[in-house]
Amino acid sequence: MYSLEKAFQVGPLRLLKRMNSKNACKTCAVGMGGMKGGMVNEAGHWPEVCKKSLQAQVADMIGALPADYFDKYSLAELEKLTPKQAEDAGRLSYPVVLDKGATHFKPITWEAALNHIESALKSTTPDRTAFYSSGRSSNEAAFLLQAFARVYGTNNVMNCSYYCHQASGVALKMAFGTGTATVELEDLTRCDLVVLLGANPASNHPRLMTQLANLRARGGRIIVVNPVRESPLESFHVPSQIKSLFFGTKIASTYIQPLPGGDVAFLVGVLKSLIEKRRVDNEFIDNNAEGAAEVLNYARNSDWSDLVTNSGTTKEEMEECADIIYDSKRTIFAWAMGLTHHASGVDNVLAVCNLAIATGNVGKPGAGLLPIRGHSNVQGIGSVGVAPALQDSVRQSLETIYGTKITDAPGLDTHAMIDACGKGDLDFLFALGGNLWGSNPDSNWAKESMARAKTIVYLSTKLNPGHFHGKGETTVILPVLARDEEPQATTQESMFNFIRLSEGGKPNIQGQMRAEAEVICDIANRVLGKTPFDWTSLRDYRKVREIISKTIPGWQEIGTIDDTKKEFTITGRVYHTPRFNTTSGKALMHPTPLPDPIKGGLALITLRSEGQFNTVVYDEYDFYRGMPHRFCILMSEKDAQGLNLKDGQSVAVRGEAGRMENIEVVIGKIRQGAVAMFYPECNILIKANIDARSKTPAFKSAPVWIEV
Ligand SMILES: Nc1nc2c(c(=O)[nH]1)N[C@H]1C(S)=C(S)[C@@H](COP(=O)(O)OP(=O)(O)OC[C@H]3O[C@@H](n4cnc5c(=O)[nH]c(N)nc54)[C@H](O)[C@@H]3O)O[C@H]1N2
Ligand SMILES: Nc1nc2c(c(=O)[nH]1)N[C@H]1C(S)=C(S)[C@@H](COP(=O)(O)OP(=O)(O)OC[C@H]3O[C@@H](n4cnc5c(=O)[nH]c(N)nc54)[C@H](O)[C@@H]3O)O[C@H]1N2
Ligand SMILES: [Mo]
Repeated sequence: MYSLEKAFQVGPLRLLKRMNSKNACKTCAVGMGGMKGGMVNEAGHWPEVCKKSLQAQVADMIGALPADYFDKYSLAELEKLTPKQAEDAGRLSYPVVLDKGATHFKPITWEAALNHIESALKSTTPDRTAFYSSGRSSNEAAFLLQAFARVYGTNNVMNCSYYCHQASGVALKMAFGTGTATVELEDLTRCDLVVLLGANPASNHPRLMTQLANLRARGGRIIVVNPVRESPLESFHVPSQIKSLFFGTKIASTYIQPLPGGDVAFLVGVLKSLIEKRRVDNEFIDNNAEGAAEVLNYARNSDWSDLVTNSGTTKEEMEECADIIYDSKRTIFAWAMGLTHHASGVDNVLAVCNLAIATGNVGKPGAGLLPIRGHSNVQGIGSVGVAPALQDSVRQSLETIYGTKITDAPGLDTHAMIDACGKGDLDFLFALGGNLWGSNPDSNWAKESMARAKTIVYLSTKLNPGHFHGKGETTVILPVLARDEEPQATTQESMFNFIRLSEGGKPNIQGQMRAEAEVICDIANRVLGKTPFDWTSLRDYRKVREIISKTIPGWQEIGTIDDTKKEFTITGRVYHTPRFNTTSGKALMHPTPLPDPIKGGLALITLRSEGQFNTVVYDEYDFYRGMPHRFCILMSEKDAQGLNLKDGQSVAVRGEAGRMENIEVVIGKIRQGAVAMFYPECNILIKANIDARSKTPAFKSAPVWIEV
């Protein structure tokens, strides 16, 4: 609905032109658009239609925030805005500041805003500052941000992946020495089985659905592992295929509904079944893997009854999946937040890697590991160094280029950074996009913690509640251009390790918005001066790309992309032969102990509705799950009966961190023991239960209790 209404508001022709422009899609990381135009995928297929990119596009094209907006609404009123009201308020087109103790934000000039930032950075020490990036910005802006932060003197540099796919990066690095997908888009056309765990691509990666539908059309199979029976994963209407559009295409051939957090046990069970039937690929393991004995012994010695209880699935289901994987010649294992958002997130992904290795399904065409990434450029932002730790080679190159030593103090992860704010250890926080407050567990804790920072600076395209709840003593919001409005070309990296070029364009609205990279250059120039390095020279993105090509492994081709216009796959990432990036060149298997189940209550899964992009809400209802608004709890018939609840009844939900009243019970297709609510609103309920290795909170297995 949102898309249609707004499409008419901005004008269908204008919108179509934008959709076809040569810019990488702004929504998820499947990676559409770029130099072949907005509706073409990496393999050159057209048309790839997606309601989500339409939504993101129209959202940037609606009018500017009125000039008197912040006079009209006090901070107290702004704090009451829902995510949708904040989003619908309009594009940010002028810088604003909330001074210490003020009741209203007020417009300021860019000069005054930059002066403020300069003096904030000069009046503190680098260890008391932190730099966060969401995943929408360009590689160029992200590279500049981390380079500036390091030269200024801090490794407190992080991106939203700590709340997203960090567990995938950590586990894939442990197993294969590289933190990203081992497959490219073409591989999805070569596989005969996809095991899709903890992901809802129908809403979040719609263009992946075409690949899944095509797989079924050529006789392949799909195992879906998800506590929720997501109806479009049973049957989906592919918009670009006429027959499918009207009659639907079957997606899952097998649907398994484990308990939230039950995936390790389920995957160990599948491995155990393969071992018992002598179906492990011993030849592959002997030649290409290390650590197998311990992992296989662990599965062999696990009790079926423990695996059944811990996973919430049956022995027959685990055996059936083992049989299907054994029958397949080329399997791709794909997953998203259903695996990473747990205190056992890294183990979840390691268990997937173990299964892929044990069945020889990695290191050959058409088979491998595919973390389904979030934001359109979240992978690129990590690749170009927006993470606390830098590879040694990158550090050395940066030291040479910028003529300075880079600190080796360990940087903070995202959660640790909010914690540091709360302890009074941070004075300055810089956010390149995103909604840092809204992304955090325990919203009240996040708000109180952030309030202790002296200065918080946001570079944003639109307003969101994070600007009002995630405020420091002083808060500055700077309006920026979206990638298809930038005067210069920028680049993005897809989840298939493919670099796209976005040619930019004209601003959708009139205003004082600036390019993100330009703002960062200006700040660096003011704080660090022109010697030994002239930061203003990097206002020319070609120069930034030249530096990236010399510093970031596998990115050489970006140095000539302005002339060649050739988009490319980063070298050394995709594995079509079983030689990995580990010291021995072999894949490494790691034992995955069964996680402790949650103590008491129902297991809350917090998820995205069909009509939202992360903390940005476009439509209040969820069409697919039958949830009429944001304040619903999805529950199984059995749990509702056990608690004496009826569909439509209003209840209170209590979590470890907070309580929400007036929540409507929706009885639906979720397994017993699990309930689901929408993020970010329900973050008020969740205490941060962090995975020790990925530092990611358990957003998908938080205990809650229903109170009538
Ligand atoms: N339209 C749209 N697109 C998006 C986004 C968006 O908000 N809107 N967000 C982007 C971002 S940043 C990301 S990270 C991705 C998110 O993409 P997803 O990971 O698909 O999003 P979630 O809604 O978090 O849902 C994860 C799925 O995991 C299942 N699940 C929950 N717990 C478990 C579990 O313990 N085990 C298993 N096996 N499954 C479980 C849930 O039922 C749900 O179907 O999408 C990206 N694309
Ligand atoms: N309970 C719970 N919490 C979660 C999750 C969950 O599933 N459950 N998911 C987690 C995940 S996977 C993620 S990735 C995080 C999301 O974390 P973030 O990336 O921090 O949040 P977003 O909601 O994507 O940020 C949206 C805002 O980004 C700004 N923006 C949009 N486009 C641009 C641009 O081009 N440039 C700039 N500078 N700004 C832009 C707009 O102001 C918009 O309001 O949340 C995490 N938190
Ligand atoms: Mo994400």
